Order: sequence, then C-alpha cells, then structure tokens
Amino acid sequence: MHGSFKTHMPKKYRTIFISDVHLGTRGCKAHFLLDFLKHNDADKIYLVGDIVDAWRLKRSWYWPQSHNDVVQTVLRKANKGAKVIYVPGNHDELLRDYIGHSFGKVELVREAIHETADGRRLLVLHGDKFDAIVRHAHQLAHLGDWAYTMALGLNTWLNIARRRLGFGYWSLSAYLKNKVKNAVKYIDSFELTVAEEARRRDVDGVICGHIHKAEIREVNGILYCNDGDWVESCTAMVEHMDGRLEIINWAEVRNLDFLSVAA
Ligand SMILES: [Mn+2]
Repeated sequence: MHGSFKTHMPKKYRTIFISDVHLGTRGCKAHFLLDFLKHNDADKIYLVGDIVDAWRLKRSWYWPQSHNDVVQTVLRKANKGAKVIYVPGNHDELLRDYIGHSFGKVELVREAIHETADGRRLLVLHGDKFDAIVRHAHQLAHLGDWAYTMALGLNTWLNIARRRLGFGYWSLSAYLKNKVKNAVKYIDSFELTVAEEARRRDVDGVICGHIHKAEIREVNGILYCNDGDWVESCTAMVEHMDGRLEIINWAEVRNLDFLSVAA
C-alpha cells in the first residue's frame, strides 16, 4: 500500500458505519477497506448490510484472502472491545433468519436506534425495503418510456411502419439523458422515502446504505445519512467523539488509485 499517510495509532472515532462491502464479488475493494480498518477504530461499529454478497457467492464462489482478512479484522476489533452490530441487507438477507443472535461478539439485529454523543436518535437500517416501493413507483411511471424503447428495437419493419405513419427520428442520446435523469430521481425518492420512515418512527434521522451513494443531508427536517459503499466509492460514515457525523472517502483521503491496487 503506497501513500504518504503515516500513522502508528489508528484514529479513534465514537462510531464507524460501513455497508455495501459485497465480499465475495470481484467488485469489492477489500484492500481499501482493510487499509481503512487498519487506520481507523471505534468504540462501536455498525455493519449496515450487504457486507457479504451471498447472492453472488451462490452463483459463483469467489473468496480471495483479502476478503477473509476483512472478516478477521472486524472480528479482531470485536474481540478487542469494539461493539459490533450487524444489520443485514438484501444481499446478505439469509442472516435475517438469525436476528437476535450473536456470532461471537457480533450482534445481529434487523435495525437499530443509534444515539449520538450529542443526543440525536438515528434509525440504522440497510434500506432495501424502501427500494421495492421506490422502484415500483418508477416502473409504473416509466412504463410508457420502456414500451417505446422496446418497440423501436423490434425490427426494421416497425421502423418502416413508423416512417410511413409519420413518426420522427428517435434520439439515443435523448433517451440516455432521460435514463440519467431517472437515476437522479430514483435517489431523490429513495432518500425521501427513508426520511419519511424516520419521521414516522419519531427519530431525528436515519443511517442507511443500499444505494451506494454516501450522503449527509437534511430532508424535510430529518437527518438523512448514507454511509456509501466499498465497491464504487470506498466511503464510510464516522461519528466523532462529540457526535459530529462525517463521511470519509477513503480513496480520497489516502489518494488511492483504484487501478494501482488489486481488489
Ligand atoms: Mn443492498
């Protein structure tokens, strides 16, 4: 591991939140996460779901040493006194059958309420249960769009028919631009839906993962936090000793080049 960052003692936080590591997949940046865990410590660590990708492992087994090291490192932190709480996500949902049990010193819970040092109550959950609601709404909203696209792909006959019927030229770039706009809308509605749940549950905010987009922002008076992922962005969320929450983009902090280190 390169970089000019040199510490002998890991930086200590009150809490670390990590999700969407997707161990067991080639996309997982296990080396980056190991580096993060080496340099950062906390009294409490929340694993906010999709830590192990059981879906993908079931289809094809992929488990290099670095992925094993991540598991070992977290267990070692638990043994040394960190409270480790695992909130399963959809890719590790088989663990949901063991809610309420502990694996060694790792506690499995469906969701948690975390209280920050400055007294805020935050609902901790993976977030996939809102995904279905959000996605469904989007599918309905864009069914027309989809049908149109499919029709265009059918065959030249259809295109000839279209021309005869007087339809105009179909622009791929406009279509893709629309898709990007939909993705942005999707993230927005996910954040809104999760924040609404927090309001319903009478907490100050929510900490989730799932959509691989780190964020701390206020949504209609509710604090929405997303700890990001270790597939694309290499982000974690930390709570400082005074209760301040912060997103740590580890690749940025360490100036890591995604291509220079084998994941
Ligand atoms: Mn997920």
